[in-house]
Amino acid sequence: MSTSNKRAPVTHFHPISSPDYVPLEQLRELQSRRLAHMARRAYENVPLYRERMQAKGVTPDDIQSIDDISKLPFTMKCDLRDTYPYGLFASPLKDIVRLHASSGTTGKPIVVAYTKEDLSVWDEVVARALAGYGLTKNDIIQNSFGYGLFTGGLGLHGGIERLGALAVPVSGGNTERQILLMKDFGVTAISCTPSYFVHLIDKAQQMGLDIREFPLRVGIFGAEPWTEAMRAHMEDAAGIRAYNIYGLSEIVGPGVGSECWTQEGMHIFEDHFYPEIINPQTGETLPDGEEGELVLSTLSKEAMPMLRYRTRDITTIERDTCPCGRTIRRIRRISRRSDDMLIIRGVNVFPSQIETGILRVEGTLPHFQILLTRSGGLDQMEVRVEVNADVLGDTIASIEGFKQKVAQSIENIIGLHIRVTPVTPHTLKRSEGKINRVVDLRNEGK
Ligand code: DLL
Repeated sequence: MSTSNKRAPVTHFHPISSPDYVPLEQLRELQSRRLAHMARRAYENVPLYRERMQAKGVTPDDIQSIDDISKLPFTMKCDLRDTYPYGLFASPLKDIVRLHASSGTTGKPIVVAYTKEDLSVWDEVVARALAGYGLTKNDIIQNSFGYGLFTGGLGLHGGIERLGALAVPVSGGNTERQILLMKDFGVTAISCTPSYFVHLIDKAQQMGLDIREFPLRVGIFGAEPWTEAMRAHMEDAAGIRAYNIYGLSEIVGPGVGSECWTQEGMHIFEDHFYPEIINPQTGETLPDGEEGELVLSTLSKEAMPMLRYRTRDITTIERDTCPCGRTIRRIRRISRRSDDMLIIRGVNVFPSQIETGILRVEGTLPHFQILLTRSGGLDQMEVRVEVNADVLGDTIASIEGFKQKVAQSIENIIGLHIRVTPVTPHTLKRSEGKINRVVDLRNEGK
């Protein structure tokens, strides 16, 4: 099969479920009904929600339509920590059939819960996501997201089975074996973090294999920010179409939103998860089309309702309808979180901007690390990036020229000149799950 055929977008497929295509008035009516029910469930079963609503002078009777959502209080990550482990559950433990947890960077994990019905909704939304990439029951899907407390593995797994496709539940790690299985099983789609997929591509090359010659045609990537430049790299290097899937444990896990064949923004499955954009400083709701913090409310979750959860993810809700025909709205690619911003000499920098700057220069590889140090009271930032052995040449002048090219490309985006150190391929640490590209040594030695 030629690479170009493998990558052709599948624009004609049978939606497995109609909620993606319902007329907007019908969707609003469903959202209104579900929100009223959710607010009552939260108020009657979760002390934190009851107290917050009472403090705002709101009762469940005030929530009649989806527009009333702005009357409800926000929920934040610290609320999950403060009520650890079971304080936000709205169902008795006997009705809860699964827990997941996310460790985060600090302190206690957050715990999330699902009833049987919640798991069924989760399977459904992930299956709708997969159908949106043109996948069907004829596909063989290798799921390389980690299985366990992380929602990625089991979340994708349920959706693959609901679609009726064949699940290969390899989980993360053991990269050489992953490549052999992919080849031997005739895998047609893979799900994992984008950083792990570039590692897989490299490893296959080291093994003398070319993934472009495999039947693999679709990649399902999420759990961490990635860029259009990364998409181009993965699509070219593996001969696939790469799709973005979004989600967070607090709401359900993967499958809150997902791209379609247009690859232009992620449709939010808003019959179950209602999106709003707010100004993160003031909390004011912003109209569609404006950028701000994504706030999500669950509309059907039984075990652990989330009312207006502040995700910290920065995006925009698109105003136009999508050529794919889905009526549910789309959010733009999430390129940053309000809490992964680095402040370097007063300038705000996001790792995704560095990724874009690096990958614009020919010969760079999508493996990089951001090293932060402090010298003489000033923040210093160095970017270490792997490069193709042949691009550097062997003269000092050519290495210097290359460094300057990358530094300039980054400066064009962030407005700051930083040090770039090219390193040989396979030098930087790889990640099997979510990658952390920032090494912050600014407070070392203090
Ligand atoms: O990462 C769930 C997931 C698993 C999503 C597999 C997609 C695929 P958490 O560990 O709770 O859940 O992390 C959620 O990861 O708030 C975003 O900041 C980030 N994130 C998730 N998907 C994307 C994406 C899972 N497609 C946090 N693009 C979220 C950018 C993403 N960031």
